[in-house]
Amino acid sequence: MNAIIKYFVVIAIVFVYGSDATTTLLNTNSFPPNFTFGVATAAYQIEGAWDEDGKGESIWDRFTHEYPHRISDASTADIACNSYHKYKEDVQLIKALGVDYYRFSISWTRILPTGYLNNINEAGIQYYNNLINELIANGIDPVITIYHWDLPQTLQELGGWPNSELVTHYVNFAKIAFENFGDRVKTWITFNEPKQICKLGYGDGSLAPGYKSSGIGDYRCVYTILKSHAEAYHLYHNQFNTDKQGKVGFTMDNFWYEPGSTSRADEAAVERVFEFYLGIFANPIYGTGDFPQIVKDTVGNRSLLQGFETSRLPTFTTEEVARIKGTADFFGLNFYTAVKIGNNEADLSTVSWDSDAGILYWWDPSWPSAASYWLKVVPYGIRKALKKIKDTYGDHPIIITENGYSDHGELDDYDRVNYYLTYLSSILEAIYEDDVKVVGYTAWSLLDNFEWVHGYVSRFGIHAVDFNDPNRPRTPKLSAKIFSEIVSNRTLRSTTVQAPDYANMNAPSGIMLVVLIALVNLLSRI
Ligand code: GBH
Repeated sequence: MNAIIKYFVVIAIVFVYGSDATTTLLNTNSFPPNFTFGVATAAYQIEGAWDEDGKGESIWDRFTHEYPHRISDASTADIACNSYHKYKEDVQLIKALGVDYYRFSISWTRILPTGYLNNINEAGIQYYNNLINELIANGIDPVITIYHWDLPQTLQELGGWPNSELVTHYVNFAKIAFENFGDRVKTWITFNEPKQICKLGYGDGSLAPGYKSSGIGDYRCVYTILKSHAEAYHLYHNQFNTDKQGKVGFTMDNFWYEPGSTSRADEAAVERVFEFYLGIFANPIYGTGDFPQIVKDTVGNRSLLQGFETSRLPTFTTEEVARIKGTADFFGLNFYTAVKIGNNEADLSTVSWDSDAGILYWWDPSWPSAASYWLKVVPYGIRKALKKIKDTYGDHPIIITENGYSDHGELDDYDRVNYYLTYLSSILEAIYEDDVKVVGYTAWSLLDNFEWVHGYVSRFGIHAVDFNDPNRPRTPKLSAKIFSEIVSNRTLRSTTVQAPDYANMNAPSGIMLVVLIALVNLLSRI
């Protein structure tokens, strides 16, 4: 056969195979009938109006005002998206998406400006009542995160979360929320990402309030948060959930942890990081009621070897274990990415959460990156993480309370569309292949917003916000259109954009190469 014809036959076959590989890898199932979709934000990241109508100062107000150099673009969220004044417009954007719910957080110092009960700010309560009523009038369920990182500065003056006294203050705040909003709000998240609150806020100091007390203060923070969560859960179910329609959950962030090598040491490091990063919260609430055994043993032993008189990890009493165990009606999961984990030989000279965990982490250079350095596009990770959670803690209903992608604000955000399609496909696989009870999915975020220490540099919104315009106009991105199509179709099949699946590309292109070589051999014999 003519060599040129052979060449074209091979190219044609590879083409057909290749296009098939990139377009049919999205899962073809429909989302289950009761599956719900939503979008999320957080108060400090969008509201602005940082000192209006009686609002008090939070640790994020203090952090951005006092340490501008710690924010990539030296920005603050004093105005942010100005959602305090533009919430009605936000609700119309949410309505246009056709989603079932809106997950937002309530600002503690808008409601309790001093952090204490001596000043209950009616204007703050009114703002959230207005927002909730507007949502309901537009057919959208409100989902409240009680704490999304904006602690009253006054409570930081007491030491913040490492001080167990904060349990009382947190429960006072939660009670006001249940009392005022509980008639209309049926889904509650007590805390968002406690690992970041503790490990970054009080451990390495990279987030507000910026304290560096890793291996001590951060563990005390974990202890306070778990007790605060449990008390709020019991309060709600004992005193407020009279119609039995309400649910209270806890939202943790988790990465998919992949061994850095095939060595047993790295595989053991993956098991440890799961317990030190997720289990430290999930085991008390969804498991035995106590910290994971390996965390207790490791921190206990290392503490003694380092000369501390007791473990640096606080110890729960039997009563506390009983009080915390089982205090969640769903498992809230913020999931974004995967990370490589390697064993780090125990070094007793360092006192820190990560040296207790005995791990190092890095990102595989082959993983495509979002604008956030830590966010790599690894869609299969979400399926694997969901299965691991189910296998470890049992069959809890899981709500993906955040998932999303950062870029620099482009309106034709194909990479974000690709991210949503491939991650949702992986979630469908978790549901249909692994039988994981995923009941809801929340896109982060409704709007481009203040991305904490990354300021306005990286953008997560499915709507763009022009931060240079005092009116803060919003513009839907391509991803908003595609997300609304997914929500209304309840499947990924018929969206108007089908993006390639990065995650599965390596395997098919490897297979394609083998097929190609085989074909060339075969054809050369004809
Ligand atoms: C969530 O945090 C937050 O809930 C939300 O407010 C935020 O805007 C959104 O996601 C996007 O970031 O990985 O150790 O190098 C995500 C948690 C916190 C993950 C910081 C990455 C970097 C530290 N992120 N973390 S590390």
